[in-house]
Amino acid sequence: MKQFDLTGKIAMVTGASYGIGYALASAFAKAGAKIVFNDINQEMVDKGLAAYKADGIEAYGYVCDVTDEDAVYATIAKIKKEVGIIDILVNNAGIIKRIPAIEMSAKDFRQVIDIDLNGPFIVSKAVAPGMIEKGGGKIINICSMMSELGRETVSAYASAKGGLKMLTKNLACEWAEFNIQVNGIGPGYIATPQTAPLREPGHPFNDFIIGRTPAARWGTPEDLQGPAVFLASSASDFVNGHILYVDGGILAYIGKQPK
Ligand code: NAP
Ligand code: GCO
Repeated sequence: MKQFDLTGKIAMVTGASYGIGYALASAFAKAGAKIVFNDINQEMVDKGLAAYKADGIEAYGYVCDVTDEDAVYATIAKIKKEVGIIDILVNNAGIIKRIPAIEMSAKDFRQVIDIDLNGPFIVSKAVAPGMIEKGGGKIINICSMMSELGRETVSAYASAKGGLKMLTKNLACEWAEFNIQVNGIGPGYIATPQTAPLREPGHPFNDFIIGRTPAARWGTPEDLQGPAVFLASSASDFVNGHILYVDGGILAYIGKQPK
């Protein structure tokens, strides 16, 4: 369907050497887009480039820390020169620190907020002028269950992802007049390196999440590909400020009733 066709588009996915970002970039490539991604060091960028190549995807990789404003602007300028103006941005790069609030240092809290919330603001601001010049664009922020819910030990992450939900809504309001649609994807619990500690054999969290998910399974990065192509394509041209939760039903569920 033409509506889901990304041919001729340049898509940038931050932190996409592997994990969810890699899956989304791969889906965009299969839909016809040219892929650009960044990571924080050359080794990871090279690993990502090799993985994309192995999958038959021509990608452009750049070393850039999303919290470094000067580096971000320099990278976007380099991408414009070497690849072109970015049409689609996915703010995917993110970290989590699982530490009880009472034990968490302000430094740790700030680092999570910096990468997971300030980073998306910085990168979105850097790509917006090009999108305005081109007559429009798509920005997709990767939010979380923690944009809506809390749990022990993730206060910094939940604060960042809750803020990212509201940043999404606010940029959507400011940039809709330029035909830039800003939306979010809120993944449920997805099997990636970020959640590997929670999925170790016998870890109680594994059974807990299966019990809190009506679909009764962990999500995969591939579960997010269709929703991402939808939000990156002309099929979502009248969708603004929406967080699309892809969570197997977690947010709809009070929890398994006792037998
Ligand atoms: P992941 O496996 O930990 O990958 C995160 C990626 O972000 C890595 O490539 C990492 O690079 C990169 N990154 C970290 N800090 C960066 C920085 N300052 N600048 C540039 N890149 C940076 O995470 P994931 O599970 O794929 O998650 C991706 C996104 O989805 C994150 O925003 C996460 O919060 C969100 N999310 C994940 C889940 C889940 O269950 N997995 C659910 C909801 C939302 P390095 O490896 O080089 O550090
Ligand atoms: C955690 C998990 C979650 C997931 C995701 C859920 O420790 O609770 O890491 O935060 O990463 O954000 O949507």
